[in-house]
Order: sequence, then C-alpha cells, then structure tokens
Amino acid sequence: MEKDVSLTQASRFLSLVLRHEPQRIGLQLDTQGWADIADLLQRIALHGHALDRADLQRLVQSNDKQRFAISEDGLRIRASQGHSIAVDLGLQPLEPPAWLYHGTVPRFLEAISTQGLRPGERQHVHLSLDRQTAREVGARRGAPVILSVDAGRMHADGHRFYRSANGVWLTDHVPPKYIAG
Ligand code: HQG
Repeated sequence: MEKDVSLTQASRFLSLVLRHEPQRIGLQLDTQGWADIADLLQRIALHGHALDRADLQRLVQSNDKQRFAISEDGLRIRASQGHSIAVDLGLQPLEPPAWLYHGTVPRFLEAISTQGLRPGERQHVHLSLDRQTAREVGARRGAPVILSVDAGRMHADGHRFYRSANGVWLTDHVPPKYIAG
C-alpha cells in the first residue's frame, strides 16, 4: 500500500518533468521527448522520489493510462502524450473512427461553442474513443459534459488525427461546426 501511494506520487512527478517542466530537475529531453533513465532516476532521487529501475518498470507497466513508454533498448523513457513542451512524438496521421468524444465541464461550454476545442497548454486537443473515458476526463474538473466530435467529417475535410501510444486521439483544433452535444 505504502509503495503504491509513493508510486502514484512518483507517477505524478514523472508526468510533470516528462511533459511540462524537465528543467525543474535539470533534465534534458531529446527532440522526441526521451529522457535517459539512469540520469532521470538520479535526478528524481534528489527531489525526494527514490525509485530504482525495477520500481520504474513497475510504475510504467501498472500505470492506469499507460502514460509512459520505455524505449526498445530499455535506456530511455518518455511520456506518451500530454506534453506542453514542444516534442515530436513521431506520430503518423491516421484515419479516426467516425465519432470521438471530449469530456469537459459546463464553465467551458460557451467558449468552446465559439472557439471550438483548443489544446490549451498542451500540444493537441485530446479526444477519447468512448463516452465513458471522456466522462472520466471531464470529471477531473467538475460535473462532466460529454461532447461528440464528428471526426469522420473532420478527416474528410482534411483535418489530421493522431493516436498516441496509449490510445488517446489527438488533433490540433476542433472547429465548433464539428461538435455535437
Ligand atoms: C477545455 C488527462 C475554454 C477542455 C486526460 C479541458 C486527457 C476549452 C481544458 C488529458 C476550450 C483543457 C487531457 C476552449 C477546450 N475554451 N476551454 N475553446 N477548448 N477547453 O487537461 O482534454 O491524466 O489540457 O475541455 O485523461 O481535459 O494527464 O485537457 O477541460 O487525456 O494522462 O480546456 O489529460 O490525461 O484541459 O485532458 P487539459 P483535457 P492524464
């Protein structure tokens, strides 16, 4: 139990440094967002998250959303999506399912109806494959509202879609005309 609590905290801290603020621990990410695992473990230990290699492996494997990926050679780690810093994840454009879903909260609806869905601090707008996942995403901020996105029509109109290594659908912007309640 204790260990799980600290793994959750370590996971949050890893999200922070691998997606948003590597400089907080003096970490260097390459252009594709990868960090050297040995270097990372040393640096996060200095910030109170004493993990060994096996803990990290466990954290990556057990993570509820599979947020992190380890490179094939086992030497590097990166976040699979959610970055605010510019990284090139090397994702290939893909044809999306006909409909995707976005979970939000009532206070954003007015802005969304005029501006569409914007990426905010992140690199992409995040869309879910099913309504339940979208509900959970929205519920992080309040009573969730689920918006349906006509991804099929967006794609036919030339908008690009990507799917992260952990199955989140990504696009640059969803104009209001493709959003249904
Ligand atoms: C809203 C979690 C005003 C949008 C989740 C959202 C996801 C607007 C918020 C991932 C807007 C941005 C991403 C507009 C969108 N005006 N508000 N025009 N367009 N918004 O956290 O999608 O746990 O950056 O509805 O599972 O909530 O981090 O995006 O409420 O996959 O791995 O602006 O984060 O994954 O919030 O969540 P976020 P999100 P992790």
